[in-house]
Amino acid sequence: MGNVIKLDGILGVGELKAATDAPPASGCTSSACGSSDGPADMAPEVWEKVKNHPCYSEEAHHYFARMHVAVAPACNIQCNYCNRKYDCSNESRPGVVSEKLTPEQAVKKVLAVAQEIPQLSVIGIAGPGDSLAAGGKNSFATFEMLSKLAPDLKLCISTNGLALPDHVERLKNYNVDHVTITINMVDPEVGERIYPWIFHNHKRWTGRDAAKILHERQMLGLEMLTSAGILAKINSVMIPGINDEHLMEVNAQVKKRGAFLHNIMPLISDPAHGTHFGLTGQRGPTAQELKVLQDKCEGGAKLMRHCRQCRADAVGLLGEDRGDEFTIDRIEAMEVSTDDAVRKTYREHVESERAKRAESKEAARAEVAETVSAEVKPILVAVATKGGERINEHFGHAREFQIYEVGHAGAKFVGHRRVEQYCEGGSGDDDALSTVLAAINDCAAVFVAKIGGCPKKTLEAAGIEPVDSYAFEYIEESALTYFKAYAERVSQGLAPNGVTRDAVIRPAEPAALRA
Ligand code: CLF
Ligand code: SF4
Repeated sequence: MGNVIKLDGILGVGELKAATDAPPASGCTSSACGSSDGPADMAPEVWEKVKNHPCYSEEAHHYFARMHVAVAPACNIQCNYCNRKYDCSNESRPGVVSEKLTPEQAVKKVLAVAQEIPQLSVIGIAGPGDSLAAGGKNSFATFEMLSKLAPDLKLCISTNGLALPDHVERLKNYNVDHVTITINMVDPEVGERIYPWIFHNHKRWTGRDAAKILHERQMLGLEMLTSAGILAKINSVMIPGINDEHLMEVNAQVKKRGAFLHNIMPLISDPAHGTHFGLTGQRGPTAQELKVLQDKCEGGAKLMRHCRQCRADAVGLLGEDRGDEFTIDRIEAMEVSTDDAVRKTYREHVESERAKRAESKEAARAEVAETVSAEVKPILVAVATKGGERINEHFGHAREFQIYEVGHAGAKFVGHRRVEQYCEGGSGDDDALSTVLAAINDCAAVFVAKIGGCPKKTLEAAGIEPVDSYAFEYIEESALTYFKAYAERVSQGLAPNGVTRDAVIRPAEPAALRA
């Protein structure tokens, strides 16, 4: 493959026009205006570490892809939301069996994917068990090879934290800048309802003792990461009635110990998964329950809201999974190279795109702040996108919708909702449409590149306005322009001031995963 990158496919038509049309800079930095996640929000050396990491920077997730290599099958604890037949729920969706790889197979797969997906910037190890169980042997063997063969790719790891204190030094030696610890409690009384046992120091521990040891090891590991200058992200699974309110305390405690990000994820619970929580009927949170908790934690450790609870062998942009294109059989037959020229060209392109975006986002935000009354309540809008921060996906092709909160204070990404694809093979599926309605029920509008007459009518009847007039435009600027007109309608009594409906985070398993 040469150095030609087909950016149309990656970023969507209209990209250059919109960039040229951007209004002049107002001189206001992104952080000064309340949005986050930009170079003005952190030290330059930290921005360098996160700017191309799709999990550590919300903005980067529109442009950059991650890849997980499933080299870590063993685990040293039991979580009540996990069934060992499946991937680690720390970082992956239960119910999907991975293709487990040897370190050598993993490295070849990385090189193969890297030459076909220029957006690839991070290689993560997130299961299917715990990446540091069994001495982390496979994980470190993989990192050893990758650090030599593909040094431009960032290395990332996810762990339950039990073995972490034993490995921080080694992680630093391999230049692993990003470590995720799943921390669901800071109180063993809460912990014993989540973890039936752990295996530590050659012994199985149960009950409160197990939770206490796990908690102490997690806190120690986090403190050691902070001291070593490694960015730590904390994943927490929100389990209603068990740790939901408690997660505010978790947020405060991890912030105190230097966590860079806190990712509160909804429990995925289904009897079909065979987990303890699934079988005992423990429910996951609704969309609004999750959002309310995340909003309450604002001001503490910085929140991640764009997690997709990926599989342990996920490949691609967050929200898409191209793993099927890279099966072991296909990889074994491929010629791979270590040439990183295509990735370099792509990263340069994103850098220039970013500079233009900062200006146009700020101009749109300033206009709304000046012209719209703060009395108009913020609304949620759902967006069909396939990347590049643009509205560039057809309604019927979307497998997820990104959710933005837009109001007087600006527009910000607040989550995503996975849905069944409505249109496959040219015809719409009413069952799939009902999953979309359930998933975006709390939104005032849905922004799409294109939509057919039938779903349009159904959405309107449900009180969700289908909007295709911003096709291929930037998401945030479009949302703000829409909100300005929406506020005008509110003032005339033609639209409600706010939406009070709730939504379902995961209305159904996508069809592709049921097989
Ligand atoms: Fe993978 Fe995790 Fe690294 Fe990202 S995922 S090991 S930090 S490269 Fe990302 Fe996936 Fe959420 Fe994880 S969206 S599950 S947070
Ligand atoms: Fe399962 Fe991961 Fe928990 Fe281990 S740490 S029990 S693999 S969810």
